[in-house]
Amino acid sequence: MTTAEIHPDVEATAEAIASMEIRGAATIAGAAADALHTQATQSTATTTDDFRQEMHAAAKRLHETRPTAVSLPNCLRYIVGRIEGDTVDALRRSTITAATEFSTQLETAQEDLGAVGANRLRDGDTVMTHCHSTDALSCIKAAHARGIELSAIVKETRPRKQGHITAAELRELGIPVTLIVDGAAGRYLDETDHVLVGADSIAADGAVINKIGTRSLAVTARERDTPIVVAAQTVKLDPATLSGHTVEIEYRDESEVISEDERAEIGDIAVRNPAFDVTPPRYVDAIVTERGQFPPESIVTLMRELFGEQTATPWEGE
Ligand code: RI2
Repeated sequence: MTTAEIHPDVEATAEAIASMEIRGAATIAGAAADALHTQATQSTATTTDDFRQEMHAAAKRLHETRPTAVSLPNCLRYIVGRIEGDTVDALRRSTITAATEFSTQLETAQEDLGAVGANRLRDGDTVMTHCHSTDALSCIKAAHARGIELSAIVKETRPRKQGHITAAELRELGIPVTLIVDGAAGRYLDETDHVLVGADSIAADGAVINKIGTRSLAVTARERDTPIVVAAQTVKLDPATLSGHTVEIEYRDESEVISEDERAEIGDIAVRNPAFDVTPPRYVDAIVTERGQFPPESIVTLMRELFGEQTATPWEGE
């Protein structure tokens, strides 16, 4: 491998994240950690400068794939920030240790968060979901493992229909599932005890950035007094928002919304496809993390404790 060469497996991971073959904020972070682990293990760099440059190039490539889920830069920052030593071997070892630590924490956090979220669920409850969130499902799985009987109303989640993944996973557990189109959520909130969603990023004011459609679901749920719970590991907390930065919302290809033929038939129209929206904290009842449950307004305290104002991107500028 020559200077700053990105390992083919890292490139493949980056492509899979960009195309959403690998998706979901936690899963993306886990894949990025594995990719940096591979880059470090396979590196043939002979100088410490070359090794660092390779790691930075790999991190940069992974970072540029999707802009919204903060778990990705949080993962890269965690690992790249722990690369230390005076020899290539020492640098390699520290990278591998950091990547392994990060992956272990990710798994443990999801399990711990599930145990907290499950405490909110009671026998006979119906949960409404949006999109597919492994953090949200962890709460349902933990409750299910305790013998709590639940049923689920699963929103399809246009345009990519990720609700189907949620429906399949819940079915696998034996939980009765009713699939609905997104527009039917209001109608079925009357039969819902909890709205349970994940998050891609959480801002310092407690605003939740999640799959498009979350905001309208939360607003309608609030109007019906149905609690809305966000399941999000602390790796979803965005430290950049502490210093006034806003979360970039990803816009995806228009072809996810309408085919070229359909569009040609309609005529000259604009199509917009934002992948995420922002739910203000006033519509969220609780954010469930591996550190416990927080009202959205107090999440800033946890964010400061865990991240400080840390927003460095050491992989940039090379
Ligand atoms: P977990 C997903 O985004 C959804 O918005 C989901 O709620 C969120 O990531 C969190 O997922 P996308 O990658 O980390 O499907 O809880 O666009 O799995």
